[in-house]
Amino acid sequence: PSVEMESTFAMIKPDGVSGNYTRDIKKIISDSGFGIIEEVMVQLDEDTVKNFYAEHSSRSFFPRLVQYMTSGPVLIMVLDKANAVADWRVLIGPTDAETAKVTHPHSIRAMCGLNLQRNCVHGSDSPQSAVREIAFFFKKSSSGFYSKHDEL
Ligand code: DGI
Repeated sequence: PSVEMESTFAMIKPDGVSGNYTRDIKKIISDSGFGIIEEVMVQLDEDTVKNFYAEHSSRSFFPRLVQYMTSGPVLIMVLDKANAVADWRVLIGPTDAETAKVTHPHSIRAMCGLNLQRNCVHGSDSPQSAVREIAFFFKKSSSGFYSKHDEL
């Protein structure tokens, strides 16, 4: 094939799952040409969130972020497509869902997010982040299948 497949890490955050947006989001994912390679519903604990968002650990909002991300189950996914990382970031829209509603009204965060913190979905921000984040949540078998780490 002339186009190279890329994988990105995506997550439907607690208010996306509890607000029943999972179906709509997965339809957007499929309609946009992504393959959902693996998906698992998990309840994240504090340590997992703190490790995942370690780069933000010194920020004042960190405790609130951890509280929010552990407030209910999330759906973690590996998405495949050519240019998956950048294209998924475009689909989800800006970090602040309030901004997204104004500047990117058709984005996923505009559809189901509430504000800067409760923004409904996650997407890796670079190919390097995608590699780290996929490996953070999933192990890959020799046959190429992903499964979540046992401790999750
Ligand atoms: O990659 P993004 O999720 O778009 O954004 P990010 O990596 O800068 O931040 C990670 C998450 O941390 C983001 O989805 C929501 C939360 N966050 C970022 N900045 C703030 C924030 N939460 C609060 N409450 N306040 C912030 O300033």
